[in-house]
Amino acid sequence: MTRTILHVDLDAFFCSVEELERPELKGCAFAVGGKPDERGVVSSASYPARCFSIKSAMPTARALRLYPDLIIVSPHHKIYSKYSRKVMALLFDSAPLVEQLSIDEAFLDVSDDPLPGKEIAASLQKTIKDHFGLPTSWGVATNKLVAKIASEVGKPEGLVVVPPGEEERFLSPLPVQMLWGVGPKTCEQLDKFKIRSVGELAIVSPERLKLLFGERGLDLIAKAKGVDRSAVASVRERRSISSERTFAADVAEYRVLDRSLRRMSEELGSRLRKEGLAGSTVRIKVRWPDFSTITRQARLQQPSDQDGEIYRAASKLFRKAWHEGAAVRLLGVGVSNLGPPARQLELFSHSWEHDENLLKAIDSIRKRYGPDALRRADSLRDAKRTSDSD
Ligand code: TTP
Ligand code: MG
Ligand code: MG
Repeated sequence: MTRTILHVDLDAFFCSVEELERPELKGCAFAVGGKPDERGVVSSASYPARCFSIKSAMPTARALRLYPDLIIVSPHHKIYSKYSRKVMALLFDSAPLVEQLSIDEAFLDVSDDPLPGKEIAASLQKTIKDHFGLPTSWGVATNKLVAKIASEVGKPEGLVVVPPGEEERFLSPLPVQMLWGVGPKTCEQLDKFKIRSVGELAIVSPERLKLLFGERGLDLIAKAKGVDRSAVASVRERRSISSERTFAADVAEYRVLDRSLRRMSEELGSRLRKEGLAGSTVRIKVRWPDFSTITRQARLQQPSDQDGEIYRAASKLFRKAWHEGAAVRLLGVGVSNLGPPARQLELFSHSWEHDENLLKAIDSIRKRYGPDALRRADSLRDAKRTSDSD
């Protein structure tokens, strides 16, 4: 059965909330992020700021060099969470299957709804704007992979529909790094073989890609052809992943405890990368021999899926919570606030906005698959129906 999957992502989420709180920011080039003199990074850049190539995960100091008049706003995480919960609550009430992917995005499976996906998306886009004042972009497709890319291509305030059967054609002109799971390393390897667009990847011989990437090579080709069978898993809370270990005998030796933290961080990093996710909060859990348990958490400057970054944060938290000689019964590391990895996003989100060829490709896609094109698609379908009945 053909599925109808919607993907929604709020446009410049932290910035859009700041604009609601401080309307004088509307239309300004500004960024929500850490202070430049404290090695802060940009969390979210307003669309006017993006004209100066300013984007998420970029050091604030560098953003200011690109545009010295850039306004830097300190983040207000509690308020962003409040808005996120409101929007997500609306989404959960609007579809039978909703998977929240990060603070500002979700998949909705509306296959059973008699209304066309485009209409459901347009109506939710309007409701979110009218009720909460927040702009969103929507992608409508037969699977999660294509729906997510469709919403990205239409940003901001886009609504891009990829009709069934059009998946491969839609993806073809886009850069390979827009595919989920194609990070900088894979991208570099593909580049050596002059494979830069999704279309170029889709036509590589499976044998050749298998030689390069093993079984994953075949998965890459399937993705390039727009094939993705993964289900929308109903997840309400922002997910977290964790790993913990109860020692056979209580351990008081720092070297052993630290090694355990490192192993768990490696395990988490690899699970995150496998799922194409990254977390921006690292948490540790320590249970003492008397079963009393403490947890400590820290926010990373940007979402990470890297073993080393997770380990460094966990190790720092542990050193603060532990004192020399204290015995530990159980040790755990967790990562939460999951979303797409910032590193990939740096490539993924908008770096292509300044590449003229890609801009042209995206414009042509918008023309073909955006709301106007849709009308064309509908009329085509009507025309087909007429000829069928002839
Ligand atoms: P995104 O949806 O990736 O970005 P965005 O909403 O700011 O912009 P757009 O979707 O229009 O491209 O991330 C959602 C929020 O998550 C973002 O507003 C701030 C936060 N975030 C970080 O704190 N650090 C990061 O590196 C990224 C990518 C996002
Ligand atoms: Mg967003
Ligand atoms: Mg997002």
